[in-house]
Amino acid sequence: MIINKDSIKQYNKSETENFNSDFAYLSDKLTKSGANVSEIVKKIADFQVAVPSWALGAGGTRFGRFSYGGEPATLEHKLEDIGLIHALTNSAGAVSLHIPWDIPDDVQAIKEKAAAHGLVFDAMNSNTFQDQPGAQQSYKFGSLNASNEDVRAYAVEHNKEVIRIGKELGSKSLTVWLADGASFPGQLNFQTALSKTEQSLKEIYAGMPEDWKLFIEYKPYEPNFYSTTIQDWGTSFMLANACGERAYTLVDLGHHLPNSNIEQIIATLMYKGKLGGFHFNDSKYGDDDLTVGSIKPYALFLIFNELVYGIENNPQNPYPAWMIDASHNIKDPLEDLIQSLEAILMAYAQALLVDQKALKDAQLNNDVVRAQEILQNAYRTDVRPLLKAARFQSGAAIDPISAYRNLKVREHLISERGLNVKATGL
Ligand code: LRH
Ligand code: MN
Ligand code: MN
Repeated sequence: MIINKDSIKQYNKSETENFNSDFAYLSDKLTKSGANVSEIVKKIADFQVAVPSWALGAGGTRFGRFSYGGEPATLEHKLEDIGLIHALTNSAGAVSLHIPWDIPDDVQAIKEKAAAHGLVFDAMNSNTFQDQPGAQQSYKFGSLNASNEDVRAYAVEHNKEVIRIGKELGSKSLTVWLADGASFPGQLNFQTALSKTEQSLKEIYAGMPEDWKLFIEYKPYEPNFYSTTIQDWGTSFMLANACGERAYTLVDLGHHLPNSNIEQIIATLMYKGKLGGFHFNDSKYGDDDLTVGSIKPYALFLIFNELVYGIENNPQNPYPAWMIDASHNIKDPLEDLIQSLEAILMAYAQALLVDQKALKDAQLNNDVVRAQEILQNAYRTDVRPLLKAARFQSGAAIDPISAYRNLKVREHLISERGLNVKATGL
């Protein structure tokens, strides 16, 4: 074990003094304004985000990939990496596997490894956007939307195989993201493509165990540049309704056209009980998969404001499955994931601070300025001491990035695994 409870505890001692005074100050201030600080800290500590198995290696762009020393070469290594993040943050207690990038050879051993790190298996991800070596059919012209029935059947069967693997691991959901679409006008018939997709998704849905959920992800463009068959939340929502009760829409923050009002999409989906899954990342231009909160933190807060409202007021919506879907090419991936977790929890904590009753009053009185002030007051609170308290109380690191560097985690990984390993994935 590169780090353990004792080394983290030891490290925390150097942070305790500053943390104690910052927390006492904030806690006092929030309590005076009517907030229940210990309840908020508990909610932060309970919030768990899945890490996808493809985010642990250095990501690439279509122009190249620069590998990072000590990258995980196997699924076991990937679970160890997530275990490290979870030990430092207490917020990454789940893994989301991608098949076939991370097929477990020995299911029992993988289950034991995950359990040893306190990890559960969240949504399984299928892949019908790449042809694998030895594939009997090609997805070059689509998968679940394919006009060729054999391709379609092959893609449906792959999803059923992912469900079988997920069942053995104890997962309870399948995420389907499709690259299916057209790069040129006239390439496909929109209605035929949509109806084939609906048919295929219904077959996959029918192949799921009774206690599983299906998450249908949407994306407006890329890899296809003219049209994507499941392009937006409305298409995903319609398909989820066609499949049945346990099919839901999955929102990925990077999968919107510029300036889309994502928080409103969330509110609409939760109102209808159809927000199933959520992929966090950030972007300036497109599906950039940057560190969460690195570009548009206020938008992230507004999104969390709707999520918190929905969790509290929409019993018709299941508790969403959270996942970080970010990966890029210049940072240490583990440090990057820790930064993403911090941004997620900050936005969550700020949203928990919104005085919902006062906001409702302001809305009823059409007091626009007051409503805006209420949101901005919450957003402008430095909530980091609350996150530190949540981590400290659960035996994680008060400051995870500083602990990661101080305990020389990357150096240990490089000496164990070598400098020139390449992780599977994107
Ligand atoms: C598509 C996407 C989707 C995939 C992942 C690899 O852009 O966000 O969630 O499964 O990338
Ligand atoms: Mn995604
Ligand atoms: Mn994406």
